[in-house]
Amino acid sequence: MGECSTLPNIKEKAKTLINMVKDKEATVIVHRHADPDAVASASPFMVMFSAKGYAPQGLSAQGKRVAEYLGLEFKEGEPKEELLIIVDTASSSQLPGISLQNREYLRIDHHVEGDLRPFMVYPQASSTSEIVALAFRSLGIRLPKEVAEALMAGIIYDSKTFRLAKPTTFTAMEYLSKLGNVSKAFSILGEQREEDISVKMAKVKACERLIHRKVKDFIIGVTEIGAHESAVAKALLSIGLDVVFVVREDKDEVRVYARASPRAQKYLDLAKFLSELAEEMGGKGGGHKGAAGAVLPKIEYEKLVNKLLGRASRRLAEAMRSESGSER
Ligand SMILES: [Mn+2]
Repeated sequence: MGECSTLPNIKEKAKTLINMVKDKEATVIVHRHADPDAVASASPFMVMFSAKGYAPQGLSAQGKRVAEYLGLEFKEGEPKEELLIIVDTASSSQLPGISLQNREYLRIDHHVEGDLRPFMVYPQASSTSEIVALAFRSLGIRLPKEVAEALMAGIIYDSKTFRLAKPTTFTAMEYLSKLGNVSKAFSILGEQREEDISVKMAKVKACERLIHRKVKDFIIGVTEIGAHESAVAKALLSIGLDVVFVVREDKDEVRVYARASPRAQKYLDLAKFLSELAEEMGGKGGGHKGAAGAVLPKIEYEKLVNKLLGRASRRLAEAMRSESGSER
């Protein structure tokens, strides 16, 4: 049995870093619209060493959730402190409004490219949070429970829930999961956030009203709902439909919201499909290949369903035929 994977020279660098943080007035800088990895990486310095935090142009929505969980505030503008710790950032273009000329800074990061001088940079790590965690681990410094949970959230976020995990990711997780709860880390990111009952009901009703058809190995369907069309369409795609039309009848018009799975988008361009249909019917439509919408004049629901399913199946079948024809 070998030792846990860790990062080369992390202990020496961690020692230098902590000595400097203790010695000087320090501030942590995160990249603009900082994500959970950036905010979590900054957190041990802010919580344990009272470093200030700077976030040019503020935090992302999920970055905010991490900051709120820890009660941390990030300022905008030019930092006055002596020592700058730059986390999760490789390039000065990610730090608008901050001048690094003649400033002393230490960069902790997992990105390679960029004009900022590296200090504790490990591109083999999947997140900056795991580098920071392994730095504190190497010195035997015990992180507070909430900081450990934030760092796990940063790791989960940047490793795409471990799909991009590296061996060091699990060394960091092994260490952090002894200090905090993994489930808390997920809930900080909002994955267990309870959906509103009205959204849940819309999804259930949409399933109940679903009219579907199989075209080769694609499933296409139409449903009707009074609200939450995009959540409904997303839910139907997640249960296996490839093309979904969600119809909402308004007073004098009918709205259609459509979504297609990536593999169906190869054969059916929803923006084109809906704009053509709308034009014929005297309405308006457009959007993207995989997500589009249309506003149509009033039409009997059954007729609309037949139109949508009929046309979409024909288009799909034709596109697949011409593809297999061209392969021959
Ligand atoms: Mn990152």
